[in-house]
Amino acid sequence: MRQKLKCVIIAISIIVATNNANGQWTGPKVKPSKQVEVKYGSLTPPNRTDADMASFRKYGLGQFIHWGIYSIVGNEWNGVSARGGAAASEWIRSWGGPTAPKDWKNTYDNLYKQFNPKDFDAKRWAKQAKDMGAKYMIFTTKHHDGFALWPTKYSDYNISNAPYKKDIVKEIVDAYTAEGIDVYLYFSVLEWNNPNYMGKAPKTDEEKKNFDKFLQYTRNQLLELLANYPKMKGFWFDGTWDASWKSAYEFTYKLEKELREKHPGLIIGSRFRNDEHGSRHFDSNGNILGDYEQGWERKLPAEFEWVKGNDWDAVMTIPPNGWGYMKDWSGIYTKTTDDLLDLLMQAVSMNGNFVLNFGPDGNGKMHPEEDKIAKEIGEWLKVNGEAVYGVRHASLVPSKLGYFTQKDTNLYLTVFNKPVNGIVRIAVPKNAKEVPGTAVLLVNHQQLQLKHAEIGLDLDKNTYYDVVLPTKFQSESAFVIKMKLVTPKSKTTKLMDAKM
Ligand code: FHN
Repeated sequence: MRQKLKCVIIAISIIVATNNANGQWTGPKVKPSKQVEVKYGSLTPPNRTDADMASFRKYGLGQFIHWGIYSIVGNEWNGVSARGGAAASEWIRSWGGPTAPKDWKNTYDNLYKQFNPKDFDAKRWAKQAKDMGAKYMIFTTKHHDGFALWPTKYSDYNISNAPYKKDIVKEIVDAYTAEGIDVYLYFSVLEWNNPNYMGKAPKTDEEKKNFDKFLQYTRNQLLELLANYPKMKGFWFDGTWDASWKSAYEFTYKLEKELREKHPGLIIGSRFRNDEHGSRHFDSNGNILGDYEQGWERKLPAEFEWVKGNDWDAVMTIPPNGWGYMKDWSGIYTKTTDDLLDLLMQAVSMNGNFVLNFGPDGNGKMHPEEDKIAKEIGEWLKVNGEAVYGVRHASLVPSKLGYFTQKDTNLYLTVFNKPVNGIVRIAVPKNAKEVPGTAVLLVNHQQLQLKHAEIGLDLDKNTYYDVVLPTKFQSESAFVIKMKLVTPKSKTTKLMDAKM
């Protein structure tokens, strides 16, 4: 009976822990009522005010690139799709079930011997990202399979032992930096085929000895990346959810301290480590761990309150899931440019950055759909980027028509849902110190009629401003209304309260 009770308690604590973990991404953060001592908490203050974090806040749009051995496979092998057999295209090493090719892991682990991307041109990728309007990029130096795209001294499983030989990470850092795009290095802690890695917390002396070797190997590679690529701006850590890494909280605390000392201004997200109580992303007192919320992956906060006060970015795939190259996009919903612009504007309207993932194939070519989307996003941003870059959340009632962003006294409304009557109504608190004074269409700077509409709804805390769209104005995609905020000219009329 006692054993049964113990299993039930463990199961409940796992459910609670999982819900707590997911709770960080499904609503406003709830500060724990009981504060506890946290020795291995954050090493940096929230909302850093240095130049590097100031740049992070202004990015708006980023590009993620997942590239590696999995890109050779493209989520299928000899005409057989891995869909349903592997969790994601970049997880294809773990392809299992009836569709998995015979001796697959061994086949996969030897693919590096044919990795020679003949179409790879880092400068072309960087130019495409520049033209798309990306201001930073995150590049997979090493994913969960452990294959390093730089000539690391700490593992033979790296690009120098593939036919391509050259240092891909260096080519990426140099090309993107030359285009003025900040580079962040994605680094997977977990390594599926590293003999010293283990998922569960090491218990025996042997396990502890081996995992300590793995921790040192990780530290060596991270210091090597900092030394080799000093132009990088930050690390984007992944694969930090296993109990083994969580148990090494003292080591990871010291490692983060060392990395930051080695590279002043280094930016590290909340996914890197946990406190001594096992709390990840946020310590056990609810304080963010790292410089920005790094849990918004294939999701965004539904309201500004969920991320109020913290910096954050959201990383997004174009297919439903799958970060590495997938040859076949048929039969699944892949996000359109309009979908992605909507997600971008949601993010920046809540002080976040939006990072769009590209998964080039094994030769270094982007998927044709990715090329098309990059071009369309770039064309849209050329016209409307003023509403995206360097903006902040506008403290207004969210609009049903689109998303507000603000920069000083410029208020932008990016309209995705054009009202049938051509009137864009904006709710402004009656006690607002600044209200819309003028309005123009950003696309052509056409002055728009702006009327104060005192609707007079009882108990209504807002007053309204109507922007009248030109009757003939049509737009194939979202458009931006730019307004100048001014001190209110007239006081809102005080009406008799309704008698109920
Ligand atoms: O397991 C990884 C996955 O392969 C991908 O890299 C994403 C994007 O960062 N992160 C993890 C899944 O959450």
